[in-house]
Amino acid sequence: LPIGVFDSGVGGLTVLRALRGHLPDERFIYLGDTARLPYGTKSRDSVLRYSTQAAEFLIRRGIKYLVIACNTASSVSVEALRERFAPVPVIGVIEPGATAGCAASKSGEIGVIATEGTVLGGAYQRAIAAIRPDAVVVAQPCSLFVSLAEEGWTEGPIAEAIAHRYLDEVFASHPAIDTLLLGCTHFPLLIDALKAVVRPSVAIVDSAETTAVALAKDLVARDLAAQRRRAPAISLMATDGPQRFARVGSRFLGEEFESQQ
Ligand code: DGN
Repeated sequence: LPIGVFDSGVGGLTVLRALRGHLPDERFIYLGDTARLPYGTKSRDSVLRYSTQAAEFLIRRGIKYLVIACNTASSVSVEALRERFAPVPVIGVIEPGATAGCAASKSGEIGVIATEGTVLGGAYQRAIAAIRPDAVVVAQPCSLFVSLAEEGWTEGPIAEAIAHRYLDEVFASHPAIDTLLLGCTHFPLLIDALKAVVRPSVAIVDSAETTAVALAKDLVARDLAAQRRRAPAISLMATDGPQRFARVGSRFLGEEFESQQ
């Protein structure tokens, strides 16, 4: 069976890219809930309902593992989906991201940038506190980064000006921050603008990579890892606007693709 992956739209394709990199023998089925994006500014109840429906869709098609490739959805629905869809195992991106952020920080002061929903829900703050209770977490919503990434305006003066506007105050008020955790699937695309704005000594950590490593380990632990690849390796679907999903999404996945729906 394939691994099921869902996100509010194209953002989770950065996670799928990392998953494929680490798990080349696995098959994947990806659902982007483009009809209802963005999740980042919706209420917890709505995000939980959308996540449950997306998970149900994938589970009905038959999957061996569910990846919540969206920070906003992970921040509200990992436990609920685990309970509801057991025995299908479920992984989100928050815990692996928090683990990587804690490992990267020497000073214990960690900046987290995410959507408003993720920041206000406090899931990263809680996950980091559980691993490293002495950590100081400064969480900053950066909602405009989502639009910049989808527009393709990921570097240059516009992206940098917006990054300055969001981050200058964070780093001025907390100069000991040595790690910046990208708590949103879209933000890895803005890495150049972020590097231009933060001190070079600040480690920029992306939760997609650590999620892929954690998933690879757990597949082996549960004896679910694929023995060899069977084509087609990935199938991508969206709940609305398949052309836009494929056009915008190709930048996130790192290659051209066609949406199946
Ligand atoms: N995929 C969402 C996240 O990681 O928080 C970002 C997109 C959105 O729904 N705003």
